[in-house]
This record gives sequence, structure tokens and C-alpha cells, in this order.
Amino acid sequence: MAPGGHFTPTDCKATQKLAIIIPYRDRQKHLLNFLNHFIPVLKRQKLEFTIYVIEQGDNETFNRGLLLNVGFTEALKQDSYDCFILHDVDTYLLNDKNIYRCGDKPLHLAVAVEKYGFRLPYTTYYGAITAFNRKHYEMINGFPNVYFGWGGEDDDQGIRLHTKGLNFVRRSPQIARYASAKHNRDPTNPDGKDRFGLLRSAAKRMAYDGLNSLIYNVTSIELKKLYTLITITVDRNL
Ligand code: UDH
Repeated sequence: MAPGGHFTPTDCKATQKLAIIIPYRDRQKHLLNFLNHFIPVLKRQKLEFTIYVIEQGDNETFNRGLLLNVGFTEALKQDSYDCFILHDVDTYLLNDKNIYRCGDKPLHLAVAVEKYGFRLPYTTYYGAITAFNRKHYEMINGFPNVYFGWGGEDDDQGIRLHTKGLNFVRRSPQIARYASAKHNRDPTNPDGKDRFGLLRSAAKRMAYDGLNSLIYNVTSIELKKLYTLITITVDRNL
């Protein structure tokens, strides 16, 4: 691995350049598990990739959607990635045939996840792990930035895709199968109080809430041995 968590296979030319983006705060054990688990898998899949951990370093309520938008934006400042894998830190792939690459359509990868009994918790579920090319992510203005706290930002993005006629695809549950790390609720990520109200305006908000309205401060960018750590702060009142 090159510093910053970059890997290029030496015995072939990878067809896509991947940015793996992890929204993060205070989950060190899960992050170590993630690196330990995924790096060998991604190498076996002969992928060219860089792992970005986007840490919310303030005391504000956690905002997963905003952190993923930051990851997309900051990764593109470093390289011209073909594919963005937006990935929770506590969900670990169980089948090597689940190749991490983008196809013609956005992809929902977390299909059969242990914590939901290896089935979708509801039919339109679109959480935890998704894959996008740049064009599609920009077409829907990324994730909403306004969901502070747990829940809603993934469903909101599902509505964005549907509104743009860009329906996502899924792999079979045998292939897209994941183990879950058990954890308690994070103290700074309570259920988002406004999430159901916000969902009602998802289609309309897509035009002005997302990549084009993203405001954050970068505190530091560190090239760690196995990942690039980008620490940011957000001001909810802006
Ligand atoms: N995350 C952090 N730190 C936090 C909160 C979230 O790193 O404090 C990241 C991490 O990548 C995590 C992801 O955001 O994998 C999603 O958060 P989560 O793991 O809390 O979400 P999950 O869907 O929540 O696993 C399970 C609790 C379900 C509660 C249902 C309430 N109605």
C-alpha cells in the first residue's frame, strides 16, 4: 500500500480507479476491523483503490450524508476516480465474488446484511453501502446535507434516484452478503428528529441540498499507512 491507503495491482491493469469513502466518528475498533478485512479482499479482486476515512471532528450531531459528500468532493481533488464506494465502517463483505466496481447504474451493495437477518429490512432499503460513478452522483446532487442524526439520508437519496429515472440495481443476496459488527447507539447520533418531514421534500430539495450546497472546514488531511484521514467540522447553523 502506498501512503494514504492507495493500492495498484502490479500484475494487471485495473479497469477502474476506486475511491472507498467511509463516514466516521469514534469507531476505532470497527475501522481496524474494516481495514484488516477489506484490504486483502480488494487486493484479491485486483482493484486499484484508495481508502478515505471522513471524520466528523466537531461536537455536532453526526451527519452521514454530509460526510459522504465531503469524501466525494475531497477524493476528486486528489485523483480522477471512476467509481465511488460509499461504505459504512461496521459492515464486512462475506463473498469475494462481490466485486467492488461500478456498472451502468448506481448499485446498492448492502443487500443481505447480518443485522437484518440477511434480508432487506424493507423493499426500498438503500442504506449502508452504495456504488456510484461520478456522473450519476453529480446528477442527483449527491446526498442531502440536512439530515443530522440517525436515518433518512439514504432513503432521501433513493428518492433522488427515482426522481431522475436513475433506478439503482442490486446484486443477488448470495453475492452481496455482509457481516455486521455489533454496536450500541452512538451518543452523538440519536434518531434524526426531522427525518420524516425532510423525506417529504426530498425530490424538491435535490436541486439545492447536496454537493452544490456543501459547507465544511477541513481540519487536517493525514496520509496514514492504510487510509487517508480527512477530519472536518461542520456548522449546523450556516
Ligand atoms: N458512524 C460513525 N460514528 C458514529 C455514527 C455513525 O462512524 O458515531 C458511521 C459508521 O460508518 C457507521 C455509519 O456511520 O457504520 C452508520 O451509522 P450506524 O452504524 O449507527 O447505522 P446503523 O444503521 O444503525 O448500523 C443501527 C442502529 C439502528 C437504530 C434504529 C433506530 N430507529
